[in-house]
Parts: sequence; C-alpha cells; structure tokens
Amino acid sequence: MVYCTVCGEELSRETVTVPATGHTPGQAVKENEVDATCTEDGSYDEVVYCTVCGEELSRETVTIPATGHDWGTPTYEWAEDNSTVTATRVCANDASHVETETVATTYTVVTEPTVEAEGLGRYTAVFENEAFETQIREVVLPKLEITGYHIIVNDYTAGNATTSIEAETLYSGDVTFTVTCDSPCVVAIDNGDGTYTRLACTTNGDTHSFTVTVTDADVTIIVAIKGDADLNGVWQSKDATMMAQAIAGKRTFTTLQQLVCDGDGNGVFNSKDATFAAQVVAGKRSYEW
Ligand SMILES: [Ca+2]
Ligand SMILES: [Ca+2]
Ligand SMILES: [Zn+2]
Ligand SMILES: [Zn+2]
Repeated sequence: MVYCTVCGEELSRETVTVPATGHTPGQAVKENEVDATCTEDGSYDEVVYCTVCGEELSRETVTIPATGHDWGTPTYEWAEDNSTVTATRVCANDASHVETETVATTYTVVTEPTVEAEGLGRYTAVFENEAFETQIREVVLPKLEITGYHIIVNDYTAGNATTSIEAETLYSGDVTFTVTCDSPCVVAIDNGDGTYTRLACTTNGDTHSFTVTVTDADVTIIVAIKGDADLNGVWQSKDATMMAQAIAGKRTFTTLQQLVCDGDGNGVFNSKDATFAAQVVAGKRSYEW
C-alpha cells in the first residue's frame, strides 16, 4: 500500500502473493520393522515426516535379506557298537535350526590279528550332507586265542615211519594218532627234561594207534624203531651188539636209547632186553608193536 506522506490518504493498494514456504522434511524413521530370519527376508518402512506440520512426506519399504544359517561346528556321535554315526550341527542364530544325519558305518580289517599280535579294524562313516566330514574310528583287534597246540614229532626212524599227526594242526584234548612203519616202533612223549613217557599202543590189524593228551602247551613225541640202539632208523644186528655192550658196562646208553631198547616194554632196559634183541637177530622171536 502506498500512502500520501502529507495527508495520509491511501493512494494505491496491490495484493502481493507470498509463495508457500513448503514442508520441512525431518529425519527418516523406521516403521513396521520385521526382522529377517535365517531363511525369510525381513523389511521395514523408511518414513519421512514434515517437522512442521507432521505430514507424511514419503514412505519406502526396504527389504532386509535373509541372513542364512550360522552353522556351528558339527558334532559326531558314535553308536556304542560303532555301527552308526550321527552328525549334528546347530544354527547359532536359532538353536531350533538343526541339521542331523545318521549313517551306517562300513567296516574293514586293516590288519588281521594273529596269535602273536593285535590287529587293526577301521569303521568309516560317509555322510550325504557335504557339511559333515567323513569319520573314521580304528579299533584294536585282540590277539587270536590259541585254540589248541601243536604235536611235534621227532622222528628217529630216518623217515621209515609215518604218523597221522599234522604239523600245522592245533590239537587239544585227547588226540589219537596212528604210526605206520614196517618195523614196530616206540612212541613216547619227550618231557623235555631228559625223561620220556612211553605211549601205549593199540593195534588193530596193520593200524597202530597211540593217544596223547594235549592240554596247554605243545607236545613233543618221539618215534623210534624198537630196539634201534644207534637210532639210525634201521633195526640190525649191530643194535643187539650195542645192547650187550651196554649191559656189560662197555658203553653207556642215553635215556632215549634205554627207552628204545626196552624191548619187552616193562619200563627198564636190562639184560633181558639184550637177550631179547639177540633172539630177534637169531630169528627166534620178533619185536611186537
Ligand atoms: Ca640201528
Ligand atoms: Ca625191559
Ligand atoms: Zn509441513
Ligand atoms: Zn538358522
């Protein structure tokens, strides 16, 4: 408005438009927040209000991507008999998120046990889930129990006798075996201390059987030709001569020689046995099994 400076009369009036000042946006605020989970996206609204009039000026929905699981270190639990393994892992974000897999193991023998040495067995568990590593457990296999003992044959017949005893067989209990030879044989347990225990013979036709009891150790038996004083595997007149010399005190017999030359099997080597041998040489009698 314009007024006269003298009279103060209004001289003119003009309306002037003042432009609007506009809203004043405030700081964006979050609304309607939904947290993301391991598997589900979350979101919130980013909203701007005018700080002067409070009017909502903008609203934008922002997506929060799913976090994914935060798996912990797997644990592995073996069945008591090693037949299965269960692998488990738990999400650090949410303990209700669990992955688990139970698999049957495969078993292999790495080293067979023997009577002398322990062996080694191996259980292996392979999982479908690549997050789980193959698990291996090795077990000691105990030494094999001895289920018998060997009967060792010391043959003084130079191979003229054969027995049904098999060197590689483990025997136990009462073992009856046969000895086959053209000449009667003496069969005895070698007690290992210079003494011998003669085994009784059971004859059935041409089959000559002896029985030995195997308990908790190898048993050594000797097989010799009856009357074979020099133990060379052959009965001959020289053997009778040696017996006569032994009786005459001109030579000394070992325990084994005395055993073999005890022709009547009465447990003692004496002059009767020497006489017996001389009669065999003369063809007047023969040794019996
Ligand atoms: Ca001889
Ligand atoms: Ca005798
Ligand atoms: Zn406003
Ligand atoms: Zn999770």
